[in-house]
Amino acid sequence: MSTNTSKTPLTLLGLGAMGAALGRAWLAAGHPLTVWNRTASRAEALVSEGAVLAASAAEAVAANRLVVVCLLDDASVEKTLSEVDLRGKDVVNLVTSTPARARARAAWAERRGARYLDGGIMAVPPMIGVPAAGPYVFYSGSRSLFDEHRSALAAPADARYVGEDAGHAAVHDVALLSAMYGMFAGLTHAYALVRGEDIAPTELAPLLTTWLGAMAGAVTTTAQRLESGDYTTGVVSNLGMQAAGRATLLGTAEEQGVSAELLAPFFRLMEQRLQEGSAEEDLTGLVDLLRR
Ligand code: FVH
Repeated sequence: MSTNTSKTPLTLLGLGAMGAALGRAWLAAGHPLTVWNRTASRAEALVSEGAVLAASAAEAVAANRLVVVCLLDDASVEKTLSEVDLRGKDVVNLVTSTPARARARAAWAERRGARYLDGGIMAVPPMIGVPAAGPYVFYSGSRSLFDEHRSALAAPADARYVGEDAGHAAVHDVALLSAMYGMFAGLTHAYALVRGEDIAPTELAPLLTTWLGAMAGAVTTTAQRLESGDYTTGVVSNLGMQAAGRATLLGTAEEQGVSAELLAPFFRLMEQRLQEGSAEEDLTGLVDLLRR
C-alpha cells in the first residue's frame, strides 16, 4: 500500500486484533506507519502492506510525534512505556480503561512531557475502516492534540471528542458497554426461558429484535426525566404495575427451571423504589437508587 507524504505519520504500539485492524486502516488511508508489538511476528502482515517495524517500543515512539497505544490493558501500557522517553510526544491511548485510570495515565503522560488523549473504541475489529458499519471512538483529554490530529484519528473510525477531562471517554465507553451487557443479560434470560419448549431460538429472535427496538424509546424518555426531575407526568407503564409483575416474571423463571439471578436484582430495586418513591413513577427513579 502506498503512503502519502501529506498524511500524518504515526506510530502504533500493539498489533492484537484491534491494533492490526487500526494499522491496516491507517495504511489504507496513506499514513506512513511505524509499528511495534511485543511478539514481533504479528507485525508481518502489516509490514507486507507498508508498515515499518521498530525493534523496540522506544524506537517506535522515537519515530513519530503521534503515538497510538492499543495494548491489552493499563498494566501492559505501564510495562511498555515506563522506560520510554515521551517528551514532545502526542500519546493517544485506546486501551479500555476506567475513568480514574485514564485520568491517572493522563497525569503520568503529562508529567513526562507528552500531550495525552484517551480513547474508548465503540467498534469491533471488522468495523474498523468501514464507515458504513458506523465505527467511532470517544476521545477526551488534550483538545489541542485532538484538533491537530483529528483527520489522522478519524481514518479508521469516526472521532468524537467528549471533553478535556481525560476520564470522560472511558465514562462514555463504559456507560454504553454497560447498557449493552444489560441487553445481553435480558436476551440470555429470554432464550433460557424458551429452551426446553417447542419454540426454536430462531423463532424467538425476530420477536426479541422488534420488541427491544420498540422499547428503545425508554433511553430518551429516561434522559428527559432525569434532566427535568419529573418522573411521573405522562407515565405509560408505572412502577406500581411493573413491580407487581415480579411474581409472574420470577414465577415463570421458576416454572421453566431457569435461574432468576439476572432478573431478580432489578426487581429488588423496583421494590425498594416503590417503598421510597411513588407507584406513579416510571423506572427513572432506579437510576437515583444505584448512586451510592
Ligand atoms: N477487540 C475488540 O473487540 C475490542 C473492541 C473495543 C476496544 N477493545 C480494546 O482494545 C484494546 C486492544 O484489544 P485487542 O482486541 O487488540 O486485544 P488482543 O488481540 O488481545 O491484543 C492485545 C495486545 O496487547 C499486547 N500485550 C498484552 N500484554 C502485553 C504486555 N504485558 N506487554 C506488551 N504488550 C502486551 C499483545 O501483544 P502480543 O501478545 O501480541 O505480544 C497484543 O498486541 C484492549 O484494551 C481492548 O479492551 C478491543
